[in-house]
Amino acid sequence: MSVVGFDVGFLNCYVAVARAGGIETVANEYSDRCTPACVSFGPRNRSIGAAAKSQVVTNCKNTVQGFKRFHGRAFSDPYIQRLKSSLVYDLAQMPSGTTGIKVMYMEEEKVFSIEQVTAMLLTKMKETAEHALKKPVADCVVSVPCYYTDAERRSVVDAAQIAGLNCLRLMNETTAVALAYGIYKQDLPAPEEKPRIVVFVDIGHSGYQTSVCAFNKGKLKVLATACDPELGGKDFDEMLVRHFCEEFGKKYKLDVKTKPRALVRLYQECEKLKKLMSANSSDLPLNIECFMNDIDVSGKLNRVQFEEMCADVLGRVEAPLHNLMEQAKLKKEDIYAVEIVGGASRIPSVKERISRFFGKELSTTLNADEAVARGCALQCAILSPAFKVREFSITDAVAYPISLKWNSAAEEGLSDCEVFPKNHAAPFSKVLTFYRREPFSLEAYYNDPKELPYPDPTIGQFVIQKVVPQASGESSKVKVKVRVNIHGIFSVSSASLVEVQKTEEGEEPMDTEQQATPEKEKEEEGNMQTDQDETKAQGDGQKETEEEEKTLPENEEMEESKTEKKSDQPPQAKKPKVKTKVLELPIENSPQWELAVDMLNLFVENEGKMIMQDKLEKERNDAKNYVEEYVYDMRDKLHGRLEKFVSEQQDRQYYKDTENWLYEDGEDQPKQQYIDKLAVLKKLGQPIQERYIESEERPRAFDDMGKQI
Ligand code: ATP
Ligand code: K
Ligand code: MG
Repeated sequence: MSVVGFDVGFLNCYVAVARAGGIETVANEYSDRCTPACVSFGPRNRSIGAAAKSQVVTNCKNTVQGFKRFHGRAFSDPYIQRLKSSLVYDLAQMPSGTTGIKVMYMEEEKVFSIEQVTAMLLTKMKETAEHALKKPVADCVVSVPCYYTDAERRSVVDAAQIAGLNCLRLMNETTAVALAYGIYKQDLPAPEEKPRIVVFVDIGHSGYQTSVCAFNKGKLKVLATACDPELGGKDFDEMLVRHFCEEFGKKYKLDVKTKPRALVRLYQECEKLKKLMSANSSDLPLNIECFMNDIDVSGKLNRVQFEEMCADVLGRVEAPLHNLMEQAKLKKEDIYAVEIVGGASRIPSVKERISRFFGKELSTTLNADEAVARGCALQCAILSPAFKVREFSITDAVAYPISLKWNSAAEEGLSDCEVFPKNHAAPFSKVLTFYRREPFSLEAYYNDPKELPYPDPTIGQFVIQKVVPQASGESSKVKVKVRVNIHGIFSVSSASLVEVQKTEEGEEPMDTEQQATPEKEKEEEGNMQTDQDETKAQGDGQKETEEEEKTLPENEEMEESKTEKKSDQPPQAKKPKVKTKVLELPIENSPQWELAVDMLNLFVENEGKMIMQDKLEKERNDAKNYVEEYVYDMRDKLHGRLEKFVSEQQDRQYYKDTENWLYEDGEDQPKQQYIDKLAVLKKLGQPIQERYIESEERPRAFDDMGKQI
């Protein structure tokens, strides 16, 4: 059992682990706790994280960053098409219609799905965690923006699986931050008291997320979320880049947009400038040597100018906050604190606007970069039976209202019903009752397309199979359980047919429904009921959900079935003389943009192969480095203290030849070649070294002998 949290950022990723001492953000092989969300493809291997980022300029067409926004999106999505033209690397359509990236890898053109690319990043983060924990890692919690849709979430779950991870929960980034905030607070109001209301703001590189949460001792509930998925640090970079492109165009007659490499460098320098600007209000320089056509460029900017050129971007900071407060029906006085995290929350004018909106100082008690990863690790610890952690229950909120539609049995067209309104508690299950004679299909969709970040509101198609009429010919009662699961993903989780069997008058009624599922179910015509008030931890570490049951009232067939329904209604009604049997029904699930199982398996296999390839390449490189080291070491020594012990001139020549070989044919050889080469070198070197040692020891041996005599 491993307890690990992964913050997969658009730009920056963090890994937090739980150890005996508590939660800890761990460093990668460069002793850096931040791992860039970057993958670079080469002729022999992949580089991931910091090693990839160092190739952004030199291998720009095959170095991929900013891919977090490709999850769960059709290649034909106008958003993707718009982005495509602004990217240095290439995108391509996957056979399923989703988005892939096209690169040269192992000297071949390859298209990788977005799930594969994120899996590569997760592979790296997994290694970082394994290195820190000194054991294999599988169980983990992975962060996603709270505005992610089902398709995006499923895509990330698949990515985790490809990387060999067992994702116990996809956690909304703002909720992870809320957990990191709440779990250590000793002074939260008692459960029966008025909750403490805290707003969380996370402004990263790509997105702006806010949530408002209610805290009581031992629990947190997300009341509402509001976001701008297109407002983050990158938008400020964009403004700076635009500004300097224009300036350099005028000043040096350069068309920067035509040179990807120059553009990438300009982005890097603008990001640096933006960060400096947070701490300085004076003029700051931007210099790039040999920028384009061997021209050095330079410019300068101060904070006032920066804020002026970013006025439009800054103008979008308040809208999500308004939206948030409106949804939660809260006044500014109700807010106990506003906690901000995320790199771009350091921009002074962003902070100012948020602070002005709430009329209070902002709190920065959490680590702005690491809070998401830490929250994920905490959640993983809570879910892990192997780890003791303070009881803390987390109720998240549904981001977009979810509806179901179906062809009504009476053939009078489509019926629909909102099953999860916006901000409904999650995870959560509900049971819907239908009266049917034959298999039927349900379509789940987001019923408020305006709110969605992309054009297609479809969640998926779910076919309830093997439905048959009652023996009497009447419609069967079919109970369908719909669920927003622990990852925030909607599904039709089970369906069952209630078979009514008439018994002899006077015979004792058999025990009623033999449920295949353990959940307690209540039933009240046309009413929604909540069984449990909060999520309860269960033995296996998974959280079971609250549950509601609903009978759909508007269906004609249901109306006519009411009498029959009453007949099996315990316990207030007159004791019915029927017994019922519950049959589990198979469900055919077709969620939108779902990765087919055989594809997923193939990707798992391929990731394994690529990990192996990277490992082999590393070993090959190491073997080459050993030859290089040995040759250089001997070269120096052969001209120094070993010089007079070289008996054969050809030995010396062999070292010289090897040195040249390393730059020519030896530049790129299989690992065994280097191993063999090193063996030969050592064999030649051995007698020389031995003669040297012998000559060093000889006088000493005489000395010793002298003493003995
Ligand atoms: P997302 O949350 O959108 O997935 P992320 O988690 O990768 O993205 P963060 O690491 O939170 O993003 O923030 C990165 C952004 O913050 C970058 O745009 C970076 O330039 C910006 N940033 C970091 N430090 C500062 C600073 N001191 N001043 C201004 N901006 C900063
Ligand atoms: K981050
Ligand atoms: Mg982030």
